Amino acid sequence: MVKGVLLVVDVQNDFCPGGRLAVAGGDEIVPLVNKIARKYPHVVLTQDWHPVGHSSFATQHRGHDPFTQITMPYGPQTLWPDHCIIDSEGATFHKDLDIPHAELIIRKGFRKAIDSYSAFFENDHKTPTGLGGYLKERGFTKVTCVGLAFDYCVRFSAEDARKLGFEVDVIEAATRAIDLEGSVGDTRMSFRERGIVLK
Ligand code: VGL
Ligand code: ZN
Repeated sequence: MVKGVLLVVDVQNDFCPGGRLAVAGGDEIVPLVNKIARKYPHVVLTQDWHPVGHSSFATQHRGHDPFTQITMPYGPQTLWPDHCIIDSEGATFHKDLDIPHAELIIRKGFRKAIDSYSAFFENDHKTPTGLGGYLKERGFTKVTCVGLAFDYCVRFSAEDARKLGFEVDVIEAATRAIDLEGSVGDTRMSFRERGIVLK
């Protein structure tokens, strides 16, 4: 028996137009995400949640611009504008996101020295957030992903869910992409290789 959970990734003000790391059309997915969520008895939300001065912020690396890459002790890291600061308006969910029956909100990226795109593992691909254990302990076998951004947090969450043995699909119409240096094409190819179903 398949037991599914909907994972709604980072539908937060800073990823919507007017936000500090705005994803084009990020706000447009909200009505569809709400509609999809009504069909899922079980929903988990993620919330990007960074302390002031987080190491993924370009402002912490003199001479480095946002949207460029550096090497951190745990591997490559794209630098971003300051965003989703703990307890800020930008870190708040979009005001029209309406999923009162969501059962868990998992926050990620709260350790200053390491970023976390994925809802399951931080960017060292080793430090667990606990979500994998939570979903397995509750008997879920399938994870459906929607949210922001398709080619970063949705991508890494979907890939990690698959690595953990869940059946995984991504509803592309309920996502929007940042689209840096071929990241959308890379994401599609990776999903195909890993058996992650794009719907
Ligand atoms: C995200 C970049 C930095 C995302 C979060 O939600 O895709 N992207 N932090
Ligand atoms: Zn972030």
